[in-house]
Amino acid sequence: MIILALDVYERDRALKIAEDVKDYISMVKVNWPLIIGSGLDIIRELKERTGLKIIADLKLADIPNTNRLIAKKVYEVGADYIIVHSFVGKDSVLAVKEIGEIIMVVEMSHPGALEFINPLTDKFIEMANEIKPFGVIAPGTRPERIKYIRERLNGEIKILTPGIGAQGGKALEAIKAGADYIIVGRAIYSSENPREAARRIYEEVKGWSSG
Ligand code: NUP
Repeated sequence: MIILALDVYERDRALKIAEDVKDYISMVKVNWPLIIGSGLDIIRELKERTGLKIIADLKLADIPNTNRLIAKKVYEVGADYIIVHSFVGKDSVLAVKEIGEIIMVVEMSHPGALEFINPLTDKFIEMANEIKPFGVIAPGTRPERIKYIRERLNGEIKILTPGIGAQGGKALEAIKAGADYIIVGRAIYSSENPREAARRIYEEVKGWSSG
C-alpha cells in the first residue's frame, strides 16, 4: 500500500534506493526529476530490478494527440500507469487511456490546489466515474477530502494519496480516510536509512489496507 515517489536525479542512487526499500512498497512512482536526470529507460530498469509496477507521474495535460504521442513511448518502456490531469478534458484523458492504464488527478496535495483544482473536484470525480481509471490522486494532506472523494468515487477506483511525510500528511490518517495507497517520497529517499524509514511506515499502516 506504499508507493515510493523516487524523485532523485541519479540513476545509481535511484536503483539503490528502490532495491533497498522494495520489500516494503507496492509500486515505484517516477516523476520528471528522475526522467530528466537519468533518461526514460530508468522505467524499464526499475521494473526489472524491483519486479514492481511503475507509475509514470507525468501529469499529462495536453491536447489528445500530444498526450497520445508521449504516452505511447512511456508505456513502451514499461510504465504500468501514467498520471494524467483531468482539467484538460475527457478527450485528452481518453487519448491516454486508449493505450494503457491511467491515474487521474482529481485533487492535489499542495496549498495552491485550493485555488483552482479543489473547486472542480466534483466534476473530476464525475469524469473518473465515467472513464473508470485504475485510480485517482487525492490529497494526503487533507484526510477530510480523501473521505469526501471516497464517498463519491466508484468503489473499484483506487485512491492514491501523495503528501505524506514531507508535506505534512499522516500515513495512517490517509489510509483510515479511504486511501488505498499512500505515496511517499522525501520521507523515505531523503532519510539516512531509506529501508528503515520505509519499514516504519509499512509497520504503521499494515493491517489497515489490502493494497
Ligand atoms: O497532488 C499531488 N501532490 C504530490 O506531491 C500530486 C502528485 N503527483 N504529487 C507527487 O508526489 C509529487 O510530484 C512528488 O513526486 C510526490 C510527493 O513527494 P514527497 O512530498 O513525499 O517528497
